[in-house]
Amino acid sequence: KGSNARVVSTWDFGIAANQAAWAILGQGGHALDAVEAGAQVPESDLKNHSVGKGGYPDRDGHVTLDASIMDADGNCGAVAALEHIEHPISVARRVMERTPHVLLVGDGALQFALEQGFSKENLLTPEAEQAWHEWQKSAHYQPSINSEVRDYGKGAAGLPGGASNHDTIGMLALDAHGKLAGACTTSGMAWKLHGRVGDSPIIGAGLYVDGEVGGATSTGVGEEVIRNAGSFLVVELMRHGRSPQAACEEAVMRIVKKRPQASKTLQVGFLAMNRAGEVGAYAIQRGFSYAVCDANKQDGLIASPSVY
Ligand code: SD4
Repeated sequence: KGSNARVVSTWDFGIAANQAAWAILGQGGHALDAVEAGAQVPESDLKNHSVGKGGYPDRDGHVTLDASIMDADGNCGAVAALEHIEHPISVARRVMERTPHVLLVGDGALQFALEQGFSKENLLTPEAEQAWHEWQKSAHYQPSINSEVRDYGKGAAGLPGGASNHDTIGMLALDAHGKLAGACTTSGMAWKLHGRVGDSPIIGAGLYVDGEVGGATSTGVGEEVIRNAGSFLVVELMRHGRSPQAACEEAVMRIVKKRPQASKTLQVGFLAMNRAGEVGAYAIQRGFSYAVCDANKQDGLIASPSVY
């Protein structure tokens, strides 16, 4: 049971998320249930300042969340700029399963979530509000590389209290039935313009799964990923014979080639897994990591290779 199953996810907080996913996969459960359960872990983590509750707000003080979910059969659902709901990944799943649509945004997404029985909460923690007030003193918007790494408190990243200004979990799971699924959830870039939507809820950008081929997800500056239909590109490259590793490398190089100057100071990372369970990752900058969990090892963290 669960012997061929595997789950991978972005960054070090992926370890805890993978364990929640593995509780399902290891019992022979479904990939879709596993990625939803996994993604909920950082969504509820108050120390994680850019996924779900505890996430840093936009420029105007609103915590706005983006999430998407997709299965091996092309079913998908997403929410963007959703406020006040702790688990946007679960709302995304409801969009997929209970509506004829793929993506709901803003007030409409909130209205749908409330109709579905999700409760309305204040997601802006006192800590995040304090960081926002600090930021307002300079009101300088500059995403910093690898702010996802849990370095807050050390004064890193040029943000108040060393706060990270973006982090996202992207997760891909292969279950014992050979089915793939993926999930991606984030509060996006801290201090973004109100209404800004990143790559994470855009199917084909922040997440893509094709049951015949594999899946891919991304992290970093979403605008660059959207511009290149990043996760779709990775999956297409795998379809045409690339390994997950080679596909991630080519997708990253596409971004670097188009914007060589900007790429020197921005981070984008891709993580991919094919239907055989082979995994690859590549990033523009050093510092991207991903967590792998299977029957052999439950808490592996791997440093991704990178351009710089
Ligand atoms: C975004 N891609 O909203 C997300 C942010 C992110 O690691 O991944 N941070 O653009």
